[in-house]
Amino acid sequence: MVFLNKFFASVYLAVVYASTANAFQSNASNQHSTSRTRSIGRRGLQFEAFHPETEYQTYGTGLDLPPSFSPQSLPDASVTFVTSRLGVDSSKVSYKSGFTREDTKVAYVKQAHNGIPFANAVANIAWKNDKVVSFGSSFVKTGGSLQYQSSHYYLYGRFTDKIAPSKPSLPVEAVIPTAEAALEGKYNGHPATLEYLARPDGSVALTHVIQIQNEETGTWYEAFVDAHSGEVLTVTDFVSDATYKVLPVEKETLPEGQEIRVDPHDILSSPLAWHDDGSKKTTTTAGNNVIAYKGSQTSLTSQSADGLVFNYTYDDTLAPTVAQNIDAARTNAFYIINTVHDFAYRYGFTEAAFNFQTNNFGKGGKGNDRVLMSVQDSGGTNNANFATPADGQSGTCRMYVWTLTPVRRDGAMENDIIVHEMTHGITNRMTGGGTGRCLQTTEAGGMGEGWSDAMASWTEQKSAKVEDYVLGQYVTNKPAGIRTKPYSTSATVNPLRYSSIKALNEVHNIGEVWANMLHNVYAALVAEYGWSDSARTNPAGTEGNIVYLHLFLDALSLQPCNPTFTSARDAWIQADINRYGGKNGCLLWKAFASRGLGVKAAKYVDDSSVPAACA
Ligand SMILES: *[C@@H]1O[C@H](CO)[C@@H](O)[C@H](O)[C@H]1NC(C)=O
Ligand SMILES: *[C@@H]1O[C@H](CO)[C@@H](O)[C@H](O)[C@H]1NC(C)=O
Ligand SMILES: [Ca+2]
Ligand SMILES: [Zn+2]
Repeated sequence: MVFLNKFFASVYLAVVYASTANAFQSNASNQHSTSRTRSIGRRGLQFEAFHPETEYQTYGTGLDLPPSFSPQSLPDASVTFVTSRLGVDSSKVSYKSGFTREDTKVAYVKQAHNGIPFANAVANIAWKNDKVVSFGSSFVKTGGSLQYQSSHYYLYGRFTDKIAPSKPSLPVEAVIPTAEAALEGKYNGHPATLEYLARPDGSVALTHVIQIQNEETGTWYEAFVDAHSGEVLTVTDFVSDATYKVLPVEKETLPEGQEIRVDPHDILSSPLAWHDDGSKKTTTTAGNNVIAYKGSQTSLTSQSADGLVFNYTYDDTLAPTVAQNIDAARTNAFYIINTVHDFAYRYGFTEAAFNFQTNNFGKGGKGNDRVLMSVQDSGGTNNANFATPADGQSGTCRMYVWTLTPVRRDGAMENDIIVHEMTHGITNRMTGGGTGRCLQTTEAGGMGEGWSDAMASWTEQKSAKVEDYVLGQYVTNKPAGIRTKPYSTSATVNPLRYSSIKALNEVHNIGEVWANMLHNVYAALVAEYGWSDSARTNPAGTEGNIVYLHLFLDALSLQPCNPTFTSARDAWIQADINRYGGKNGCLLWKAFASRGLGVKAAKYVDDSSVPAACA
């Protein structure tokens, strides 16, 4: 360890000077990087959230470590590096988390004192090819270690001796009422923790960390209450306000009008909302579920005003490529992909079910695979697509510009197209266990197109009245849109039946047959159980559109790899047995059979029979 101290001293002195004693004082010129003052509750209580200044260095191809720094596990190597680099002993460092992305490894290490972690002092180390390529730290020096080098004393890191005793004077029970009163909510039962908190005045407080929620007003805070004085020192606000000007998900096309949506995220599905992946907060169209960009992933839309306001109006008398339109398109695409992420999550497309997220919050599945959403992608026109590799690798959606009108139109301003594409990600991941390899046959790929159309239709229903549904009418400027027929309960408007696919070999055409069957299943369920306007956030409801979406997603994970129409239908029937005790079996059979997919349907020969019990 000693050799490392010496070794790092030589590359570290400049930083050492910059971060001595008064680095702890708040400094008006860098307040934005260390603090944020919030006003909370009806009484407008002011809290300052303080984060010790972070030092950060990057090392290009990597910092050479001494040969004796032998290969170790990521946690051991990272802890060794931090203790050496900051001149602290290993009791002051606790490994928090880490992950590997391609050939880069990233580790997060927390500072500790007497075994108690610091809430706001963390270090992050990135490794590539077993070399450190970057190092960031907001550690607070608690021991006062002066070190002698080359005839000078150097003070390593930040220094404080004002650290509170590590045994609380007040038990957590004693401070809960104070926190509840201050934050106008109730303790939610989440286990409280004891953590050190670095303060702007240079002291370190011992705090009980308690979650306080208010279901009615939708607030959710983490309170840091001084374990000696009982004072609420600071809060984390888990709910971040954000405002977007978008084409609301229940609307289909731009002419229906953009609207302002405030906080459209679903906190259950996206616990840190849409601009925070747990290690990085953004003010752009990048977050834990999706990054929406044009051209390259650094070409994002930034908030138009402080406080995550994305207020961009799309003007379709102007080219899609004018700046305002690009911003509106990236904002809308970001909003729609997140919205689908959030409602699909409620219905089972979770981390463990192979969804798309950077951070999985320890809930299973593989992370680091948020959706890459490329708007106005230069790779094509008059189309869009979604590539779905296995869980753990990002899905990539490409939205193209459409050239069929005098002024080109942007697919990102027609929600049915975005929802269609995102649904490819859902069906490809949920069928066959997250490999992305299980909708490959013509028939299964055709159903893939069908589910995508059916999901677009589901999001845009506005009442219990089930209307015929058309996709792509805005980008093509044709009322009939991009499919051969509207989806309809009328066999005159849409006569497609199971046997139709015998003569079809293009996946979208086959998809039309499946989507139309699902349209009829949907209509039957809504006729039976009614319609809920809160289906996206209330999967516990009993209305027909809620039952439909449960069966839709449940069946995806039940069906075999490369399903056929008959096996996919069987999966719906089974999903209903699993979830509803088979209550809707006859309704489902009748709907499928009405389009030729009855009990004895096989080899693209129609059958309209239903089980005897349903006849
Ligand atoms: C405040 O920060 C700026 C920029 O980091 C620095 O130049 C200045 O010396 C600091 N002032 C004090 C009083 O620490
Ligand atoms: C959006 O911008 C318009 C002006 O372009 C302004 O009138 C409106 O108040 C803004 N809305 C929000 C929520 O920021
Ligand atoms: Ca995943
Ligand atoms: Zn498609």
